[in-house]
Amino acid sequence: MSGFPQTPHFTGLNQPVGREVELHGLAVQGTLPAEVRGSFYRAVPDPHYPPKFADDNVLSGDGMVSRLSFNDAGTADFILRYVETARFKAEAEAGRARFGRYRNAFTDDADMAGGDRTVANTTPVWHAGKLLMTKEDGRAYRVDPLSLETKGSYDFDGALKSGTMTAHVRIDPVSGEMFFFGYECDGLASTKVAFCIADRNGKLVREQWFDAPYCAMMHDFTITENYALFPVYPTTADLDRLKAGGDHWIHEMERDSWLGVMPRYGDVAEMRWFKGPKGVSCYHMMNAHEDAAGRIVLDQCLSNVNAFPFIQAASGINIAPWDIQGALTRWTVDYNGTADAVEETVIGPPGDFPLIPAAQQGRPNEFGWMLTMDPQMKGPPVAGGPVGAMFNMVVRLEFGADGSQPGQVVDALALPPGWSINEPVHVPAADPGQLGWLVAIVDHQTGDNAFDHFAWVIDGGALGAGPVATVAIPARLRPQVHGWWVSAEQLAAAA
Ligand code: V55
Ligand code: FE
Repeated sequence: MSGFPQTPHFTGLNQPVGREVELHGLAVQGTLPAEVRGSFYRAVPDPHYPPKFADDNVLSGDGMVSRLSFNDAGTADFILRYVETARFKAEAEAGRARFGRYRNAFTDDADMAGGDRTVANTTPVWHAGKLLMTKEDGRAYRVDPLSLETKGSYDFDGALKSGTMTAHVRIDPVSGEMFFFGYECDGLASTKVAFCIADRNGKLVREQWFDAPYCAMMHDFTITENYALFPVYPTTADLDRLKAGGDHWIHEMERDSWLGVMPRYGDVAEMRWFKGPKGVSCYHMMNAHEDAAGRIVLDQCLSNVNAFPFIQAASGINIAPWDIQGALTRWTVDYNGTADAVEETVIGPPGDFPLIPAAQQGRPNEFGWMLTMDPQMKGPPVAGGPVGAMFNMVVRLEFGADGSQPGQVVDALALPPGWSINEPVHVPAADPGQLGWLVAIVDHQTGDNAFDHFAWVIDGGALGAGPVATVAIPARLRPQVHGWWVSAEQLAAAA
């Protein structure tokens, strides 16, 4: 009917919606905590046109950004708009897809050669009063935080040399600096990585380039008070494969992983590379910190193979979803020691979308949340997202006062069959004794191809009690990649 392929990337919860939305005065059921005043932004891939080739994957979808704002009146407004990237505009002009396969510019229409092909679909990043829609294959697009109108590609007022910017920045809670990086920063399949710092006012004050051990999908990184950490897992690119029209990424089970560590204000020449296990993969890190002995501790959602089925298929890896092993995993290294390999311990359950309070970034975190699958659930998870299965449980882990202990699952919220939860954002509570609030979109499958969507506000310290407030959003929503919370005060200060 729509001309989209009838494949998992384009059907069910992943069915393209392609509609901008503006809804005002949505009712909030329950009791909205006083702190939850502000805007919850989400990045959502949603392809405007059917792909140029027979199939594509969720990650290629045009970026859409939504804003759910909670008002003093006790209601909520919801707006959803396309990020009007150069690619979006060029395709809208032609009325069809002109860019080809996922992150392979060699498959684009000839007249699009050299054009900006990013879809800005991964994380809405808020820093220094600006809202940026990011994707790791290109530079960010700036959008207006109130109207969500696209302001154009963002290069830090002409200062940024890197052609790419990660969707996973790390903001130091004390200095307000934004640490970020860009890999393949000078072209496809390049080993060059740009490491950048923007000061608390958003000015790019540092950009240094280094070489990764090989060209890898470097999705996330971390900082501590004194160090920057660059994990490298063996999901790799090859220029000849790209030129032949092939897949950007294959996962290499026999290749080493690496952890690059350097002083965060140091020179890239000070990078030390620590060897990790072969064949492992991770998309998201919970946090990193320095322990009492000065060692560097990195907590990550690690798995024994790349979690994306489309990358497994490209790699000739045949693994059933239930055979994928994963766990929240700690790597410890001593920058000043003699060991040159990571020390690995399992510290939590399998899952992804780890979350900590922003104030704990780079410091020992006493607790954190993550999404996982309810081991007791009867029936299959809701199909959707790039992995093909949505999470249905959020848990809280405690790591001890100094963040040094293995995680204990102390609280959990399991959703019933037919329900799924997207990555929450954290809203701090005014009372330091309270753990704050999680805000997330949940999906409810009501038929073969029918879904209802709700925003849930959950007490971060009492997950099991269920949502304290909910908002029904009367529009079809696609699975989110990442979100960001911006308080009403932050928005007012930026206006
Ligand atoms: C991810 C998401 C992307 C991407 C690469 O979640 C990795 C991981 C939404 O786009 O291009
Ligand atoms: Fe991510």
